Amino acid sequence: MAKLPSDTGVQVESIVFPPSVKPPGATTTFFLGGAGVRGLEIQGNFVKFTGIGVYLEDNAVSSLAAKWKGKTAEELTDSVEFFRDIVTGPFEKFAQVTMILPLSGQQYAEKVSENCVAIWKSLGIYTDADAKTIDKFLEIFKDQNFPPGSSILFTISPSGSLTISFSKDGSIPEAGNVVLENDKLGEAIIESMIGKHGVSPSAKQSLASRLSDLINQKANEEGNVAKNGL
Ligand code: HCC
Repeated sequence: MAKLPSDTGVQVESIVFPPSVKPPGATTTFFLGGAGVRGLEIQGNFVKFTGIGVYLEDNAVSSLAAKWKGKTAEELTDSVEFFRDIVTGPFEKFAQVTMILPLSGQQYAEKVSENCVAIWKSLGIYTDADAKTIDKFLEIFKDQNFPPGSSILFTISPSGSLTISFSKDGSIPEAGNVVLENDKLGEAIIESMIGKHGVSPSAKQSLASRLSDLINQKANEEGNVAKNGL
């Protein structure tokens, strides 16, 4: 049988995102939905800053299949709604951001905060409570430093807790460093990476391609069960 994307990792520059991981603060392993680079155009050059891997709880596949089976990778890549469904779906998400270039905690957290606030404003849902959450978020990163190869990890539960962890060498720690109970921030962070104006178009492409394979493989298996009782 053909190898499923769930059995293969993704390499982004020198960073290897394995096919599955057990995120801090989670009890099961998640599969690699997709991964890609986050860069910025600086004086006409595309400068690669980080590699972003997005992992999903296993039940994400059946949850997404209901609406998206039969779609091609291209159709999914171009669908704002598909990524919205990943971001808001009733399954846990885990994002690993690994440095290609060094970043200070402040540099990273300010960029992410800016994007999250812009998302909330565009949705018309930015509140004083969110501004306080952002202050907490900035505070958590204030004294951190991220040399190349180190990672920032976000475990996002659909019930609204966000677990933030740090890793010096790209390995995944057992426990998280901080847990924030805010049902909007985790979602906004994932949205900022792979949503409508997501910072990593290549991660979006990778997700669309791997998930379309998984979803359509899943749809076929269920068809076989119905047909053959397999
Ligand atoms: C975001 C925004 C940025 C990143 C992310 C999610 C990111 C940051 C890169 O993962 C970066 C690059 C240059 C800087 C500061 C940050 O990966 O000066 O919503």
